[in-house]
Amino acid sequence: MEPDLFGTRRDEPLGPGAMILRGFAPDPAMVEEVAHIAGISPFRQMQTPGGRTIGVEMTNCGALGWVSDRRGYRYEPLDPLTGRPWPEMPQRFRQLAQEAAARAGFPDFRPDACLVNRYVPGVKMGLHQDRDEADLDAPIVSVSLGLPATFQFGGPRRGDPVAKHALTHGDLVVWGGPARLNWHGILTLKPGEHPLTGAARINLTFRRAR
Ligand code: MD3
Ligand code: FE
Repeated sequence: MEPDLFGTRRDEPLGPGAMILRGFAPDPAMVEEVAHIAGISPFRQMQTPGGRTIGVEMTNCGALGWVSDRRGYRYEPLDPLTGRPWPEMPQRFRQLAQEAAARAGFPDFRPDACLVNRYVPGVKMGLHQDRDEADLDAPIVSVSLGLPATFQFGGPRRGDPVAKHALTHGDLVVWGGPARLNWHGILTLKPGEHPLTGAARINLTFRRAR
């Protein structure tokens, strides 16, 4: 990671097991890596088991990728669209996720999956839990790029109160321990243009899937 020339990196605890690392990954190379990944495994809209189309466009990198279709939610080693392995997880991604996890109190995080989400204005992600991973002791690290969004962060039960936090370009969040199964979502993306991503928000989530 390059030095923090503008003094914009800040740690912001969200509660037990959760921490926002503001301005941790603003490097334009992050967005270039995403373009490279999407050149191999393109962004696509997936189907839910119930037959609905997910609004967020998705792809993956790493040994495993998260997929959803009529058969369910799961991690797969091959991209169903190309029949080939997902693109490799870039070394700078792996390094960044590991460094962020360690900073938040989770040393030795070794992600084997990275889900890449793409939001355009009008798209949201409803409240859900992430529970398709075999190892729930490992944290999840998320990286926000491009347009800002409002993140909703609840508790371990569906009806727990929800706090809202703005996530902007370069912000990381680490979730683990007591926060690992907390409900969360993204409010409808507002219109806008970002110099690096255009009219879109990209979110990377690094996971230990097996
Ligand atoms: C809190 N993505 O891909 S990242 C997802 O911005 C997902 O695209 C959102 O939720 C996005 O599953 C939010 C923040 C996040 C990710 C995983 C979590 C928050 C979490 C797991 C447990 C608790
Ligand atoms: Fe999630």
